[in-house]
Amino acid sequence: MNSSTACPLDCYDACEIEVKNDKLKGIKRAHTQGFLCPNLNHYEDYETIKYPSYKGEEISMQDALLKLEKMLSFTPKDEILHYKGHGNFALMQDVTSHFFASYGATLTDGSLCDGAGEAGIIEGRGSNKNMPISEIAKSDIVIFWGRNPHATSSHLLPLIKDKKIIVIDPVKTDIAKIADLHIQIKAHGDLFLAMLLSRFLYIENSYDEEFVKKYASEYEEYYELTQGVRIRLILEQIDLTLGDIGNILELVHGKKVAIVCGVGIQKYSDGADVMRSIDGFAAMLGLFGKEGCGVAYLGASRDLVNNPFETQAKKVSKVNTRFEDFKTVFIQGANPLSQMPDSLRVKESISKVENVVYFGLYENESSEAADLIIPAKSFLHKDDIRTSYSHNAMMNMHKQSDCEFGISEYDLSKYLCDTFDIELKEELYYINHFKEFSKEDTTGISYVKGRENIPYQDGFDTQTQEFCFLEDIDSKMPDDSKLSLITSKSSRSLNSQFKRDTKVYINSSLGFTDGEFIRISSQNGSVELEVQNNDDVRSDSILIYSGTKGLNNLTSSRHSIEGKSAIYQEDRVTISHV
Ligand SMILES: Nc1nc2c(c(=O)[nH]1)N[C@H]1C(S)=C(S)[C@@H](COP(=O)(O)OP(=O)(O)OC[C@H]3O[C@@H](n4cnc5c(=O)[nH]c(N)nc54)[C@H](O)[C@@H]3O)O[C@H]1N2
Ligand SMILES: Nc1nc2c(c(=O)[nH]1)N[C@H]1C(S)=C(S)[C@@H](COP(=O)(O)OP(=O)(O)OC[C@H]3O[C@@H](n4cnc5c(=O)[nH]c(N)nc54)[C@H](O)[C@@H]3O)O[C@H]1N2
Ligand code: SF4
Ligand SMILES: [Mo]
Repeated sequence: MNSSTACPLDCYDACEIEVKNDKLKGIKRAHTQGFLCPNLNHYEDYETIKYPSYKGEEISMQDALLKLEKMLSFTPKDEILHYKGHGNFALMQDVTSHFFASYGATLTDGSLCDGAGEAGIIEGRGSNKNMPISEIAKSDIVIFWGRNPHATSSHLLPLIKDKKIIVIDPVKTDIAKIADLHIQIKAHGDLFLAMLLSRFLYIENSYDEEFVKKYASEYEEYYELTQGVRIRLILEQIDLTLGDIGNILELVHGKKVAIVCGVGIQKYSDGADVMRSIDGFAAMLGLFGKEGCGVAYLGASRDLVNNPFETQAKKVSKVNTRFEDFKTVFIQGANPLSQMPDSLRVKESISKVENVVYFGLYENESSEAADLIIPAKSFLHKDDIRTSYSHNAMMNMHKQSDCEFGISEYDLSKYLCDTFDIELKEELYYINHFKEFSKEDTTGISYVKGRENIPYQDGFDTQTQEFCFLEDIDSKMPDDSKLSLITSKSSRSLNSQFKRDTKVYINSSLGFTDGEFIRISSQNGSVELEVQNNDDVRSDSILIYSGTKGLNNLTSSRHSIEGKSAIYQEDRVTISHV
């Protein structure tokens, strides 16, 4: 057996792993640099589901598959929903979609993650081509804008050790604590900050004239739009000063700048515009198409890799799914009862479904709500292959050992395809298909063929090949009577997998005591959580990590204006003693 594989998780780094004496180790090359994160260092400590069960009774895998077959046969095809998350990010995971789509079931679209930001990027640039980690390593200055690398992209840290660092984040994160400049902006103030930065670049004549004339020639119209932002008023509203703007501009002047954005900036209804305003600032600085410069976000991990499982199917949004419209719901690699917005609605909606099937690794809110539980095999016990949304490698994920428990996505799909007379080729056929889209370099690492490390060297992918700046804005800062909800990722969990956080983090000036339980309420619902005072959080916001039980009682299932994305930080909250 080949001892190498890759971490399957939905994470920027997509590390390469070597299994030695049953221990998982990071491979000492390229992006992985020989170390893993707490989630993978403790991967095998987390108990997985071993046996299938039906209505709480343990059954054999054979019986579970028969039950599933029956549920599907007795459900009108348009009342079957396949709801898939990204608990495992590898490419073979989609094989089930091939079965469900071919069978006539409904699939999902929309995004719980990066959709709004991606929409903004595509509007500006015509495509979402990312700045990979290897280029960030070549920059002089890194701006972490709504990204928390110590938790979510720790493999970037060794690469930026000697660089100047700017952090734009309402929370004083670990990277903010060691940055040269931390702009502790009020949550949701980023669009205005980015527009003011662009405006001052213009006023001070320090934009990249050669670049904008060639590739962003509407920059004067954009400058006019930025003039609509009332400087004093907005600076007060986003709690910054002219000095902050000057400090940022001084640091980036004439330098190779990497703007490393995360999903934190775009969990709002206007998330697309926020991202586009940051891209606009990058365009004014002429950061595209040059070595060590650019904007990094969540790239399109499957770009230039053909999906052999793509089949036409009806789709409903995974943000506000009406589960009650379906008789059989098959949940795979997801914990929608915790991670979808508006959990109270989701719970009610799923409770009306006759057959809920959960196909996953761990017990959680969604397995609790399921009639039929089918354990999956973990990445250590199946073959797969993966790409990443922050670098261009394609990595084989060799099976490391056999395991008597669970079933792989391929084997489950094979069973269903055989049963319902749908064609499915051998597993190896598909893995080889994916491999065809990669090319090995001299060091033995495979990369996705045709993916550029420095995209946009000959202009953008818009019709005019020029960058399209924002043309109007409809954003305003919310009033101050309530608190902003900041909900970011914890370093000990991967959303609701592994060690889930349990607390609410608030500024001590709000006057609550460590250990006391408080009620947090929004227009969607409420949750009671234990207080942990933490002055890294602004006094006009609270922080609750993704994966915390009950957190999404607070969030709404409306979509972002563009990008069909969830907007976890749109609704504001109040807190009270219980
Ligand atoms: N350990 C760990 N790693 C993970 C995950 C995990 O759960 N745990 N999840 C994975 C997934 S699914 C994703 S999508 C990525 C996401 O990873 P990141 O892109 O890093 O996203 P978040 O942690 O949601 O938010 C990042 C930062 O945005 C800040 N922020 C919040 N609101 C605002 C705002 O209005 N303006 C600005 N400027 N900043 C703001 C937060 O304070 C936080 O520090 O991480 C992946 N990696
Ligand atoms: N409030 C709030 N809500 C959020 C977020 C936030 O920041 N704040 N983040 C959002 C984001 S960015 C995302 S991406 C979503 C993530 O939401 P989900 O995709 O629901 O992610 P997880 O909570 O990680 O649950 C993944 C599940 O996959 C299962 N799994 C793991 N490996 C395998 C496998 O190999 N096969 C199968 N069949 N199953 C497997 C595990 O049992 C686990 O329960 O959450 C979103 N929800
Ligand atoms: S979760 Fe991310 S950082 Fe951790 S091992 Fe996996 S890919 Fe690497
Ligand atoms: Mo995500």
